[in-house]
Amino acid sequence: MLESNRREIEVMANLLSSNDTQAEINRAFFRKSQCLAINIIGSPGAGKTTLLEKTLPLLTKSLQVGVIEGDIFTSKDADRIATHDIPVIQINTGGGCHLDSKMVSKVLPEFDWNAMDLMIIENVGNLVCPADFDLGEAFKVIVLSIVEGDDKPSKYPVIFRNAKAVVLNKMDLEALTDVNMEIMKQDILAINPHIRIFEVSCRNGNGLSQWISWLNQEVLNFKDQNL
Ligand SMILES: Nc1nc2c(ncn2[C@@H]2O[C@H](COP(=O)(O)OP(=O)(O)O)[C@@H](O)[C@H]2O)c(=O)[nH]1
Ligand SMILES: [Mg+2]
Repeated sequence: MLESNRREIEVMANLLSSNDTQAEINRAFFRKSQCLAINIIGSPGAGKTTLLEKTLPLLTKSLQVGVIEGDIFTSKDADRIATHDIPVIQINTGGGCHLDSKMVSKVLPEFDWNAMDLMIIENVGNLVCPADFDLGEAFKVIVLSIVEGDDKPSKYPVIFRNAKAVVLNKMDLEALTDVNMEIMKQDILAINPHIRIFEVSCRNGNGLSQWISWLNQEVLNFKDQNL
């Protein structure tokens, strides 16, 4: 192996190990705060922020929710969430293609943790890099727009292997595309047989109630397990 390649691999391994150490500290903090933290991952435009906008008004009837918005440069997504009267903090990575556990730990003091039930972290739009960076979340959720094609799960298996649920969004556009939903779902389950699959349209609202009741139940389960 070339010396330069070996050094690159070592640097990456050190980076991931220092990320994992901070992620465990974050995880312990979320546990102590009795707050379920989830990491939402998907390509740019998959509908991550729209899913939050549709989910938050229904969730917050019973739960206190906070949002951390990851973005490369702007605060556009955080501005959208703030209109729902939800505490939201923006992290700009300044070019970085994923959030890491240190970035998340730095903004945690900005929230009131007394009654926080759910912290939703929207990662930077990317289906590859965020898969490797644990933020201390309880689990990852993928948002995949079906318009992106049924080959995407098999092309990006790592993230599907590491996630607890996948929201297949933009179902209202199914008839306008050549996507084969059976192939897409079979491929996802071949990578991860335990993953929960939700087929939704954030545009017409179909399928959202199943996703929201599942998420509500996950918050309750988390609290029960961390009493
Ligand atoms: N047709 C359709 N468009 C959607 C749906 N969900 C989101 N969009 C649109 O997709 C675009 C990107 O959404 P956004 O939530 O900003 O994606 P993000 O980059 O993953 O956060 C916006 O124009 C949304 O209005 C959906 O279910 N159906
Ligand atoms: Mg977004």
